[in-house]
Amino acid sequence: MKTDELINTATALMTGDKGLLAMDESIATSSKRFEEAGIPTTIEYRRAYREMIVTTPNLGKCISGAILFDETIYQSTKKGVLFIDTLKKAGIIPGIKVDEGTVDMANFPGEKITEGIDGLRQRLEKYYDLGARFTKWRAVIIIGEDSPTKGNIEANMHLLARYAALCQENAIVPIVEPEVVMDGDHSLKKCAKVTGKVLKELFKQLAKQKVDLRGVILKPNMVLPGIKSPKQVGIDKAAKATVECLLKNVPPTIAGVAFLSGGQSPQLATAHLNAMHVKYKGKLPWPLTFSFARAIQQPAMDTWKGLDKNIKAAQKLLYTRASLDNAARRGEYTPEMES
Ligand code: 5MM
Repeated sequence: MKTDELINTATALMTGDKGLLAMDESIATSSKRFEEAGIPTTIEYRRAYREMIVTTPNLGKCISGAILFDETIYQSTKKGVLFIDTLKKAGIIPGIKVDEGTVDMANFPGEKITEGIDGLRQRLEKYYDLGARFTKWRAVIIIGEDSPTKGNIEANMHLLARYAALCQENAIVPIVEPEVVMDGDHSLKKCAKVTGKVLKELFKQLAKQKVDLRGVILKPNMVLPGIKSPKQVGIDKAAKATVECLLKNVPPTIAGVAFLSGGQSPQLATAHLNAMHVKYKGKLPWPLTFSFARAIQQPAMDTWKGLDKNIKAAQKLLYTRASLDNAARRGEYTPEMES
């Protein structure tokens, strides 16, 4: 295992006040987002959208790594420059999502399991040669009346650990994403309990598979009540619940933590990250940053609308969102900065 290379990549991804840009939507997810924004769901519109993102001026000042998707890693700008090279030139480390999405888990009604472990070693070798230096795998955990079950959590966390071991074998930093989804009417307390259980199992499985935590980044959900919960909570309470849960369950040796936004508005996701830094300044054993998709991209996508004339305005919004997240990582964000 090339330990130095792994640790160097992980450290670079977590550097300063930067964070990660998740632009790894599968075709199905991307189509869903485009339909909502009134953008045609063709391969050329997906390419043009990704070109708008990767050519955003000064993006490398805010973003340390960008997560691509299998389709995107082979695509280029109109001028013929591969996106992966455009990112590298901007000082952004290219990464790629390697899971192949979720399916219903046999014998576990209502629960999901992630596919993609077959042939992963060969895919990782290919992605490394193309220039990817980190990857991402997402497990989906659903809170329901009888879920998540122990069997579902164990199977998903085992896969995350097997994936992480294969990545490290190829000198690639794995981002492990065990997402407890926000759907449902569960309470903050329930989310904290389930997230804690999931994280505990994840680190147990990572240890069993001998994964070097110094070369791993955790991409967790924030601890929040379900979207339909009648008991929503304030920013400070959610930030406290999130950090307390992580402090209890995440070993200090991990390279860093980078949150998903999970359907929160861009402003709320930024405010939560900021509140964590304000409250726990100097008390966190790991770098704590963002790996948002919707919470960074949404305003830009809504403005772009698939039209060239809107590129500049959309890029400005993308850059602004990312730099507000930098401010949140420093604990310096205020809602007034939104205007
Ligand atoms: C949870 O989704 C990840 C983070 O995105 P948000 O910040 O919007 O919650 C995201 O990286 C996700 O894994 C990708 O968009 C790929 O998702 P699909 O469903 O296409 O595999």
